[in-house]
Amino acid sequence: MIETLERLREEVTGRLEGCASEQEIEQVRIDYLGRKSGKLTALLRGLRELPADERPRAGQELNRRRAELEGLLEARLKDLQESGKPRLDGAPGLDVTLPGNRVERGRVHPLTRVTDEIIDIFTGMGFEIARGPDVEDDYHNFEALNIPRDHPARDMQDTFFVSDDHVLRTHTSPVQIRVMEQRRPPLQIIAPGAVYRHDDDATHSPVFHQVEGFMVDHHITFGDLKGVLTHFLEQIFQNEVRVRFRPSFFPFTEPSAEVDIGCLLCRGAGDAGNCRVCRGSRWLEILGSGMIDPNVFRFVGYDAETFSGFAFGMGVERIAMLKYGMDDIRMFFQNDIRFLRQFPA
Ligand code: 2NM
Repeated sequence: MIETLERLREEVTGRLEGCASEQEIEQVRIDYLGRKSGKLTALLRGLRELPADERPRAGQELNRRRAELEGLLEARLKDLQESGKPRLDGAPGLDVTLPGNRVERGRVHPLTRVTDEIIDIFTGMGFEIARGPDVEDDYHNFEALNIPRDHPARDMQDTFFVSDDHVLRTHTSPVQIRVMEQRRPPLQIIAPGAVYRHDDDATHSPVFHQVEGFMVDHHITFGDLKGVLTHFLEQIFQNEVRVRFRPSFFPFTEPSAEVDIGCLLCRGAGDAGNCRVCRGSRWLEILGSGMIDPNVFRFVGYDAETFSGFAFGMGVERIAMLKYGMDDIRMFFQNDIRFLRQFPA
């Protein structure tokens, strides 16, 4: 019975909260305390059926509950009469025609947006998403990527050290190493996520985001690399882009190529050296890529004679800045609502 009574009290509390007029409160009273069909009244009437020795205690409890409900009704009524809540009974209250408080609608952050677009394009080509820890050990961040302890590439990366043997990952390539350690080809993986470098100016942030990826199977060639990355660039920059593969060097790929697109602003004209975006070079560097070095395969236990693959990496901020015509990376991280509001909901 106590349970039933508790439930009644909760029902009444709930209904009273929703009441906007005295009539509605009166209706609640009728439903629970009304002489004919009130729910609590019915329980009181049921007292007669109880054994005589239980009747006094139950009667006491029910009367206590009735008083409690009466109290709730009374309090709510008083509340309504005193509050400025709009009253549907026509009595003077607040001006309900006053404008309400505007509810701000959030936006998807431009970096999330661009990351999602990149992910959609690669998953559309059959790539899976992999993730890994932000704090990496030296082995996965450098060693297994063919960057030995005294390699100049370690100076190129201004690394944040967490301990002698652990760093904030300087790229998401260690995720690829972890995937290859655990699985066998065929593999098509992208690894999106935050990376960290000791660098801070208009075009460098100590925390930024990368999407790296790779494909490994029998007979993967540089032609596959070109096809996949060209398709990606045509999708992400919508309008037709010119794509250029230029020889480069990375310790974990051989051969390596940097991938440029024709400048989005001057459309490759260079504007006599004055283009604000490409500074006259006509091309914009977008991606690093290459055929995975046999040494990397050795570290993860793949036979480099059996398998081949390509890999690539890009900075999400750089792509977003080019897409949205921005010249300062710090805008992404200041959370200035006026900046964020420029991107459609
Ligand atoms: C780049 C450029 C070229 C890359 C290589 C690998 C791995 F683990 F498969 F060897 N992942 N990502 C890679 C290759 C990244 O970023 C500029």
